[in-house]
Amino acid sequence: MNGQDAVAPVPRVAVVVFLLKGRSVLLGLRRSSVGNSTFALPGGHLEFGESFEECAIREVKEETGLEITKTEFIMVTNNVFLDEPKPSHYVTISMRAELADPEEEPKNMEPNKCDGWDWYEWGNLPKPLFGPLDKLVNEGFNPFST
Ligand code: IPR
Ligand code: MG
Repeated sequence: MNGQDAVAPVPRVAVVVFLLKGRSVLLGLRRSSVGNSTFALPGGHLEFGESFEECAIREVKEETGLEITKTEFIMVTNNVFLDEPKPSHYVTISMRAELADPEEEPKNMEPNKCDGWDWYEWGNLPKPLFGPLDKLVNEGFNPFST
């Protein structure tokens, strides 16, 4: 192994969550070296030994303070970000979930990573959306009907 191999970037696994409330989803404005200033789903890196569901529950709790229920797998996508300040590659697991308590509101638990969370109607999403989410929307994906 040479020095280059030691620092070679590798694909990582991420889990994102379509948290559904009525006809809305929860989005936050990212503060990150990937997708900065774009509206994205809660979620993040899969930790060693975690199930997709465990990761979804943990990430939503860490980022928004919300408890989720009915967490289920939707799909997997391959997301390559070569032109970002920090080039990266994620195999992204999309999950769908609902609020355990429908009255509970999100809190911005990681203000260094997000400007704040809010609910957005699926037919009236904010711009700009995070690239992978924007692609899904343009392809006609609908988290309410999959
Ligand atoms: P963390 O783990 O910091 O929540 O990661 P993230 O929100 O930057 O998500 C990483 C995967 C994205 C870029 C698809
Ligand atoms: Mg995150």
